[in-house]
Amino acid sequence: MNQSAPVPARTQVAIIGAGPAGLLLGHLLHRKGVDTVVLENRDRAYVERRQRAGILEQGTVDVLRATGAAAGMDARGLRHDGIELRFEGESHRIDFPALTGRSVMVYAQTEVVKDLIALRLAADAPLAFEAEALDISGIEGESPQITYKHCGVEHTLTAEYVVACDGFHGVGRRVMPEAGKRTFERVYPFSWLGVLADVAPSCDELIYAHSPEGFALHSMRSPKVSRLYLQVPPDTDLAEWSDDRIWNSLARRFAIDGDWKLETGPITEKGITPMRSFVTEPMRHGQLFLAGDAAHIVPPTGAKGLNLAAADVTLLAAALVRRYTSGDTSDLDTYSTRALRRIWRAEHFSYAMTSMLHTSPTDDAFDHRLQISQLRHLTESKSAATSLAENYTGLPLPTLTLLT
Ligand code: RFL
Ligand code: PHB
Repeated sequence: MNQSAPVPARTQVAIIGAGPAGLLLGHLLHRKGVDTVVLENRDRAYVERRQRAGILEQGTVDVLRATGAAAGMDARGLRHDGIELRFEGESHRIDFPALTGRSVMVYAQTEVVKDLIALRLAADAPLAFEAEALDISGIEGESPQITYKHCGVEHTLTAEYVVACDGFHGVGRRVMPEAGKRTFERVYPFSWLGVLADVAPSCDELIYAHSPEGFALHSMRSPKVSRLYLQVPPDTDLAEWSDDRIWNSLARRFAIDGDWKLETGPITEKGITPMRSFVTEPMRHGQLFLAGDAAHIVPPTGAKGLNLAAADVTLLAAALVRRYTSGDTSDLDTYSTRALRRIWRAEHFSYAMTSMLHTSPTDDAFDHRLQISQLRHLTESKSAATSLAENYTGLPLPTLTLLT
C-alpha cells in the first residue's frame, strides 16, 4: 500500500514532509483527534530507505513509547549505556547511566520512519507520497492554503495551521517573510564520508575517534550491520575512495595501543554529508510553523538532528492539542521561544563535539593541543564527563500528559 485515505481539500493541521518530524507530528495529533494531512514530495520507498541518523536520545524514546509507536524500537533497537572516545592511541569510556541515569537507543531513522508510516496507513490517516508542496499562501489569515502537485495535477489544501516539516531545502522557510527573520550559520571546512557495511560491529558501543588523519566514527545498525563515517575534505569525489582506501583509513584512525582490530566487510552504500550549523528565528509566522531540519541543522557529531526534530514536534503537538481541546493558544505563542532554547543547546553541543574531534585545514599545533586537552579533561573530570553525557542523552522533554 503506497497511499492512505484520499487527501481531503480541508484539514485542521496540514503537514508538509514525511520525514521523522512530519510523521511524528501527524502521529501525535491523529491520536488526539486532531485532523491532519501529510504531503510528501518523494515516493514511499525513497523515504523509507534514506540513510541518516542512528541514535535516539532518551526523550525521543520516551515519546515513541508513551504514544504507542515503539514496538519496532523495543523489538530491534539496541540500548547503549555509553560511548568510547579515542585519541592518542588511548580509549576512554563515558558511562551515561552512571553519570546521568539516562541512556540512548541505537535505532535507525529509516526504521522510525517505516514504523510511523505503517502506523499512519493502518489508521487510514491521509498521507500522500509524490505530493510536492509548491507554495503556501494566506499564512497571516485564518485559512492558510497549500498549493501542491500530486501525480502531475495541481491541488489546493486549506488548513487552520500549516506545519512545514520539509527539511532544509523545503518551501516552508522560503515563504516566511524576510522582515523579522534572522538566520545564523556556520559551514565547516570538512564533510563526512559515510558507509554502510555488511559486517558485525567491531565494538559494543559507538567510537568517536580523534586522529592525526582526522575524525572517524564507528556506529552500527544491527548486530550484523556496521555504520561508519570518516572526515574528508568538503570537495571530496566518492570515486576516489575505493572500499580498500576507506577501510585502511578507518583502521588507522581507530588504532589504539593494544590489540583492537577493525573488522571489514562488503560496503553496501556510500555517501558524502556536508557539515553545517544553521538556525532560523523565529519558527512561526502567523498560522505557519517550522519544525525539524526546516528550521535548523546541526553537524551530525552530536547525534542531535533527528532528536531535535522529535522534540520540536512534541512541543508543537502538545500546543496544538491544547488549542483544539480548550481554545488556549498560549503554548502556540511560546512554541518558537521554547523550542529555540533546546535547539541552541544542541547547536552548542554539536559545534563543540565537532570542533573537539575534527582536524581543520586551518588548525595549527596550538589548536591540536587544545583539542587533546579537552578530550583528556572529559576523561579525567567527572563534571566534564557528566556534561557530555547530559547533552548526548538529551534534556528531558516537558511533560507528555497532553499527548498520552
Ligand atoms: P527530513 O528528514 O529532511 O524530512 C523532510 C521531508 O520533507 C520532504 N519535502 C517535501 N515534501 C513535500 N513538499 C515539499 N516541497 C517538500 N520539500 C521537502 C522531504 O522529501 C523529506 O521527506 O527532515 P526532518 O523530518 O526534520 O528530520 C530531520 C532528520 O532527518 C535529520 O536531522 C537527521 O537525519 C540528522 N542526523 C542525525 N540526527 C540524530 O538525531 N542522530 C544521528 O545519529 C544523526 N545522524 C544525521 C545523522 C544526518 C545525516 N545526514 C545524511 C545529513 C547522520 C547523517 C549522515
Ligand atoms: C549513526 O549511527 O548514523 C550516527 C551515530 C552517531 C552520530 C552520527 C550518526 O553522532
